Amino acid sequence: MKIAKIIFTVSLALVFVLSAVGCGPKATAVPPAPKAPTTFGEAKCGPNCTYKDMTMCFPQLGAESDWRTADTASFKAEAEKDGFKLIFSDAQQKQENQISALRSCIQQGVNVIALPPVVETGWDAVLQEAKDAKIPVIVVDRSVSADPSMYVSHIGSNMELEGKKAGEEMNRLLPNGGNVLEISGTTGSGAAVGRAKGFRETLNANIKILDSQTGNFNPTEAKPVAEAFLKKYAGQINGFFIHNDGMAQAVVEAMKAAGVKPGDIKTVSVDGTRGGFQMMIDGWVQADVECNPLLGPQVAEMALKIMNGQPVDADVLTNETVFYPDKAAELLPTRKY
Ligand code: GYE
Repeated sequence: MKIAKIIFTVSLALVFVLSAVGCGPKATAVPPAPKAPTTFGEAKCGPNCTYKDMTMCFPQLGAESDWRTADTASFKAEAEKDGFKLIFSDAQQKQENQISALRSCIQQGVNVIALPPVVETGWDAVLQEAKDAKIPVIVVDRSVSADPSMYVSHIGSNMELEGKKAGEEMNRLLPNGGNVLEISGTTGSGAAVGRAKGFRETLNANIKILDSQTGNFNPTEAKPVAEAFLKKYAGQINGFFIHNDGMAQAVVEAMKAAGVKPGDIKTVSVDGTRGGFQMMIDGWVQADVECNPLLGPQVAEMALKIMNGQPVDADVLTNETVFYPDKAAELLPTRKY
């Protein structure tokens, strides 16, 4: 008894001393300061610029998915509606094509650049060129690893949060644990990096990721990956985490061919496209994490503000939900992409 009491008193004193010298448990974490709104030098027409004064450069990264098609359509429709000039190009998922499109836009002296970066790294030089030419850049959709001082703002989804939501759904679908496979998006893209990270951070300890391969956000590339997975891990797969609906459609085709029945392998996808809704109705997908591609209106509004020298937020994240099979049939007719 006495010894226990001594040990208790000594440990209490030790905790006290350690906290006093700063080695004890950390004080409650201070939440990160919200990013301050930024201003960029106004255009010649500022502060009275209208959309008629605006030329926006939009070097789209590709046409790999229904999400991307909807995103492109959103920018084109917005330009048409507001009456601004949109310089559009399709980089076919190649960063070098995006960079040369950017350089051509800089040379033409556009008012603003909306850049959806195919991958996160490798933008510093061209962003510096835009900065030197005093052309504001809004990073849209995916993120860049360049310092935030290199661009005015980012508008898009929180990809890590999407991955976390996918992880929570997988935990719910596999309450007793199991083995899952991941087919990820473009290697090095903000969307794939964020989704993979969030998913891993959230997944229960009893769920094991057996394997993970990229399908480049493209159904044609995802199909052989899914076929190989189903062959190699036959009988061991409890779940699939697929980084977008287009690739999930390829996985469904592969599951059908392998004799898997709807719902046998719990599948979580991302985007919330019509294709995703149909797969939920047909019983193949159990949860679809929303990723909203309709960014045109928000980006146009911000671009005009920048031209007029008004402050804009440094990071604008899209508010998104998760869709489930129970409401899929009811919601499908209302889906815009
Ligand atoms: O999920 C996918 C597309 O970057 C958020 O890219 C976007 C992703 C989207 O190809 O379908």
